[in-house]
Amino acid sequence: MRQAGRYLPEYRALRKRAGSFLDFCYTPELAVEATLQPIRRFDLDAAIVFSDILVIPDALGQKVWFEDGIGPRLDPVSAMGEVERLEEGGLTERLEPVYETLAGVREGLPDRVALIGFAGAPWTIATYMIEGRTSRGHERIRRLAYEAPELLDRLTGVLTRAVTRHLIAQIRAGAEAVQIFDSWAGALPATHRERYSLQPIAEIASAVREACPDAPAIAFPRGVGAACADYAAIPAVGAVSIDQGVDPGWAAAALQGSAAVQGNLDPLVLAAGGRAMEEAVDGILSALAAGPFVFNLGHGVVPETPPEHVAALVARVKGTGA
Ligand code: 1CP
Repeated sequence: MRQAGRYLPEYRALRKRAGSFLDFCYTPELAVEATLQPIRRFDLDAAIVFSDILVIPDALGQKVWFEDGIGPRLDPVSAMGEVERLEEGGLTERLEPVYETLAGVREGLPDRVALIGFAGAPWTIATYMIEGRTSRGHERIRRLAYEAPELLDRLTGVLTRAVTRHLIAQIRAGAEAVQIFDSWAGALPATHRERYSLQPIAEIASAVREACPDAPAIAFPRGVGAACADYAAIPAVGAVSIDQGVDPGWAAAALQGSAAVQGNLDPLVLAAGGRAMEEAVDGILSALAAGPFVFNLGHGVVPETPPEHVAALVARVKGTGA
């Protein structure tokens, strides 16, 4: 999950030095520093490269910007002609600063800390490209799936190829595992989950495995409930990251036979801290730690989280705390 960010004062200071958020992502010196900040503070086992899922639409030629206090904005794609104009050629050349960042992070990272690369899943990237911003209801893209499936299929194809190339390039630059964030998988009607989420992720994971057999692919289908078992069953998916809506005891029985499980502390119990957090951590560990398991949050760290709570969490998980 996102572990860099506004809850860290040193991140807020670094953010001020970068111009726009995308400039921040594309300046390796700053992005390396943002990646390493949580690692310096906390005894974490892995770093996730500082970048964003929206570098792909940007590199495909769509206009993308970030507004303070609002979040991402894009000139929405609404017609087939706009999908046809996306520039697939030269994608990894335009994303070269991300690969430079990975190489720089690997150099600055202790050997025992793993480095994770990532991309959005095609469906989640498509929601931003079609809606033009973070959406709650995802009305435009859901309507499009019924009215113009050929447009959404075409866009999904473009994104599947782009994500595959971006993940393989990240592994070649130093990532040891890659996470595919389908943060809005839960917005898909169940009838369309196979076509727009499972199938593209399966295609990406198998191409990544073929090119880089040693780098596991982690799928994060947020908000799909028990359907996360369908993601664990994808042969080339090595781990499934679960959100806090999934019961850890159920996950141990239903998922750990086919994939490692990553998750799933509620980011809000981390913000709350104290006894409630300790109990939540212990519950997750007792349900999942006997099988293949990576302790993680169910979603990213929220900005109001006191950094001391993260330190207390790591100590609790590692058994080095009180
Ligand atoms: O350690 C890290 O923070 C790693 C870098 C990272 C990752 C993995 C960032 C930096 N973004 C992401 C992934 C990402 N970006 C996702 C998938 C994971 C998730 O669901 O959180 C999504 C949906 C985005 C899109 C995005 N980027 C949003 C919108 C979120 C939403 O709910 O719609 C926003 C606000 C951003 C900006 C962003 N990206 C990253 C950070 C640290 C931030 C916050 C910027 C800031 O406050 O300065």
